[in-house]
Amino acid sequence: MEKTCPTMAPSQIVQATQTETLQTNGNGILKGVSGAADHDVLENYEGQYRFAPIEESQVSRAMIKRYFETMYDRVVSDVVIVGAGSSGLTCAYQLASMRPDLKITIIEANVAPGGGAWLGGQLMTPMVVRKPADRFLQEIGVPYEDEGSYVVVKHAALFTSTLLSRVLAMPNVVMMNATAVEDLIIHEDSQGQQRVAGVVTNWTLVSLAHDTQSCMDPNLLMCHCTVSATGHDGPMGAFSAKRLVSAGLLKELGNMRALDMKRSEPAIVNNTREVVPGLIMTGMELSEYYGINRMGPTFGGMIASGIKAAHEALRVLDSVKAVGGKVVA
Ligand code: AHZ
Repeated sequence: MEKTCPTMAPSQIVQATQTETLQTNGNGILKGVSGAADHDVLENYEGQYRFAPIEESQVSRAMIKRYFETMYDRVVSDVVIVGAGSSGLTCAYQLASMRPDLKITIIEANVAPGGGAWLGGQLMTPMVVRKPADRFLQEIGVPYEDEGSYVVVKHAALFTSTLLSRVLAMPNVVMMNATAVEDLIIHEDSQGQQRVAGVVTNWTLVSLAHDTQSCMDPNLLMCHCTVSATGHDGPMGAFSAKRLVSAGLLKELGNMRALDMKRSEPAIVNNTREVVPGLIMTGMELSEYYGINRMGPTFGGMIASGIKAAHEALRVLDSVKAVGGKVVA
């Protein structure tokens, strides 16, 4: 027996590709309605499912064209956010909401964006957020249980997946994951000050294999403002804080101090700022830069720091004159 999918009502039109629509013919058969691409498809789960035709070459070209056009375009971005954990993603959401005209490019080293925000603490699922950062949960539409001075999201992944989908749906935001920032671009500005002018990138698998192969030079991305959100020290963490030390722009790392939730969260938020010209730091990376306590599994500080970083980015952008990705005054 042929059973058509209940979502395929005869009158329903479904999106087939970006340029063509398909319409059911009454028997659940979807007929192409855009000329040359005319073909039968069938959503049938009784052994008759039929896909629209495709060539392997079309799949490759569909990806390559978009990926490299995006890369070409984002060689000059307004803002680059390094790291797509809770602080970096919050910053991206806030900034893109306030300024839909900005080209915001997120570079994330991992294949899976989200950093440490897929679970709460000790690999448990609930996520704790102290007030008033719960307002951001309301803003992006994440439900929670109100416990008075704090709220609990039933699964950290609900927060992260919602935030990620909201960020990626924004037309002015691009994310390149599986891509690591290997270095910072530092120029001297018109006043003779050292200024972070962009980032040096490579596919993470290449970055991890520099010891085994020679000549795997990186790629470059210019921007008017970089937001570093690479988390505390770890295999890839605190990237910019460490690089600022080796570049001579920071005397030494402050090193993350022991856990103290009450001190840590406000200290992270209140120290979120442009730490050197052109580079804003947010989230737990600040604990390594300034020597701030960690807070453990409570995420209000990351959210509020990300929001503050977005406002800082606007302040930086408003204070510089840039031409073709280069700050000239
Ligand atoms: O993969 C990293 C992660 O997704 C990414 N990242 C790090 N170095 C990078 C590089 N290039 C590109 N060189 C890089 N990406 O940055 C992201 C950092 O996310 P995170 O969740 O680790 O940091 P966060 O500061 O946004 O959130 C911290 C969450 C913590 S840690 C903590 C504690 O230990 O006490 N408490 C909280 C709430």
